[in-house]
This record gives sequence, C-alpha cells and structure tokens, in this order.
Amino acid sequence: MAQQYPHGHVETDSELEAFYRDLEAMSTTALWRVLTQQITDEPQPRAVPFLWKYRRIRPLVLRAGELVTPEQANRRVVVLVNPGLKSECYASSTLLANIQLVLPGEIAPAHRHSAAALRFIIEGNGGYTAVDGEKTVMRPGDLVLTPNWTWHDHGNPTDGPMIWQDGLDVPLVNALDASFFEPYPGMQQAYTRPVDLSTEQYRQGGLRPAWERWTKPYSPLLNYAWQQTREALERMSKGAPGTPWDGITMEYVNPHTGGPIMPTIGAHAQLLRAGEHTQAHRHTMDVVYQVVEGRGFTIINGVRFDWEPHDVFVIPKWAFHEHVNASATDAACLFSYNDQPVMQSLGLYREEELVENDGYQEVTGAFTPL
Ligand code: GTQ
Ligand code: FE2
Repeated sequence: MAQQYPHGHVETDSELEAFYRDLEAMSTTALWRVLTQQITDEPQPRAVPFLWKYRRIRPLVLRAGELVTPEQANRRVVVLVNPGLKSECYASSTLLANIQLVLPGEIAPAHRHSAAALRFIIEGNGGYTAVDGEKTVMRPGDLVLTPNWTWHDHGNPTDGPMIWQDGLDVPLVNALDASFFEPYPGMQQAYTRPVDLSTEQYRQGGLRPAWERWTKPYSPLLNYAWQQTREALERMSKGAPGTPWDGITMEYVNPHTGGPIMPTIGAHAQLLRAGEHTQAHRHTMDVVYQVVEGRGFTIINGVRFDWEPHDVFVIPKWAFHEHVNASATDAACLFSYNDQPVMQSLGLYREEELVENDGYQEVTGAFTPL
C-alpha cells in the first residue's frame, strides 16, 4: 500500500517464514514485523472516554460500608474501571479514580506507598487525613495531598459519612515497575505537628515562610481549601479571559516552585461561565474530572457526555474535547487531575487545537451512562 511506504512493507514468503521461526527460537524478532505497532503515528490509548454517574455509584459505596470495615479492607474503596482497561482496573493509562468511604468513628490504617495520591472531598465535613505527622481537616471540595512515600491515615470523628475521590498514579508507577508499600506499625501514625500547620504556613497566596527549608519534590501544602479556590474562580470570572479551551482554569501549585503539586500528578479547578462553550483541543495528558457544581456536558471525540455534580469522567490522551455549561444563569465548576507533569518533564507533552468548524466538533452521538 502506497500510504504505508514511509514505514516500509515486507512481503512474506516461505524463506522469510523460516527466518521468522529461527528468530523466534532465539527469542528475537524482526523489527519490520512490529514497527508500526510499536511506533504508532499517534497515541493509541486503550483507555476510552468514560463517565460514571455519582448517583449510581454512591449506593454501592454505602453498601460497601455495610459489608466491610477499613480494618479488614485497609481502604474501603470502589474502583472506577475504564472499560478499555478492565484487566488492570485503571481509570486511565496513568491514573486511578477511586471513591472512598470512611464512616463515623472509623479509622483507615496508616501506611505509605511509592504511588502518590490526592483526595477530592465529595461528602462529609470534619473527617481528617494525616500526612507525615500532620492532620488536615477535610471539607467538601477540598483537595488533599498524600504525596509519594508519605505516611497517611484517615479518620472520621464526625457523625456523618466521609466520601471522597482518590486520584492516584498507580498505573504509571506500575508501568515503571516502581511500586513499594509499607504498613505503619499501628492503626494511626504519631501526630507530631499541629493540626493544619501547612495550611497555616502556606495559605497566603504569593507569600511563604522564608525560613522553611523544603527540598521535597512535592507541595508542602496538604490541603487546598475549596472555599479559597471557589473565591479565586469567582474573582477571575469577573474579568479574566481564561482560555478558549478551558474557560477560567486555575492550576493548584506548589508554593515553593509555582509548579505542579506533585511530580506525577497535576490538578486544576475550572469555572465555566453561564452558557460558556469552549473550543475543542487535545493533548498528551490523561485528565480525570470530578464535577463540583453546575450541569453541562463535555464532547469527547464527537460524543456528548452529560454531567452533573460529583459525576466522574475521563478524557484519555489525544482525544478532542470541549466543555459546555448548559446553564444560562449559573456557573459550573470542575475539578480535574492529570499526568501533565510527567509528560512535560519527559518532553512528551503536546497539544493541538481543532481548527475545522471554528474549533467545534461535529457531534455524532451521546454517551449512555450505566
Ligand atoms: O487512601 O491511602 O483509593 O492507599 C487506593 C490506595 C486510597 C488511601 C485508594 C490507597 C488509598
Ligand atoms: Fe494509601
């Protein structure tokens, strides 16, 4: 085929067949037999665009609460499985999206692992996550970090359930054969720092304590409070242009560097103004979204995914996408996390805007959620 010329094409004959068998016997093969599948023209993610309705997942999460304890399960978590990654049970090729439940009075035991995690709080007010000696109190919309190899445990001293989304880089860490895990000796770690000390030290935007020596490759701020994030989005929505592809988007940053919160996971909070319809683009990062407020839809590779609060959806690498706030009067807010820091630091990050049709995709169908 003429169009395959740049990759080459070798016609098979009986001599070559014999050669291939001899290669195989020596645990080798000919590159020309695998080149086009090893070096594709473009990313070929096995992950598919997908969306989980929170109102369908929540009852299952609560049922898990009747069936197992965190002592038994270590973490009582429902894993959102991308249909393209069924055997691995991953949400995307590099990220997990899990829903965790901690019931009143429960403790999820302390441990640490080389996989990094973030939590985005969905329900409950006043539970905590402790990270390397410091407890941080969790409220809806808060972003809480448990970076790579930090000791962490969760607890719920309130009288209602705590439910949050866990974002982890487990698929990436496993692809790199770099997974380590260690349980803490005891349910809870030693709490050696004042509650929410990092919030106290780092919440002032643009100011940081000059005496703090921080050499770790992740943000020292454990909790990015939704209240401040929402206020920032509101302020910016009054006059800032935002971007044509994402509206008003703010990146959660490490206050020491201005860079991403962790070396393997970045995060954004995004506001779509009433009626806003962004233009389509695609990039070499996986993005997992959690809807915080409002209603709308995201068109991914031509398919419309309708969303409402707490729904979770995944945009795999190189899929065109555009967002629509369906309300003519109210803002919509989305939280998302991604593997952009990895792609960027390895020189693999690319983005491309859709130019045809003024940057809007042709809609070919609508996603039917389970
Ligand atoms: O809360 O520490 O969803 O270690 C998966 C692995 C949560 C956690 C998950 C974990 C945790
Ligand atoms: Fe963990």
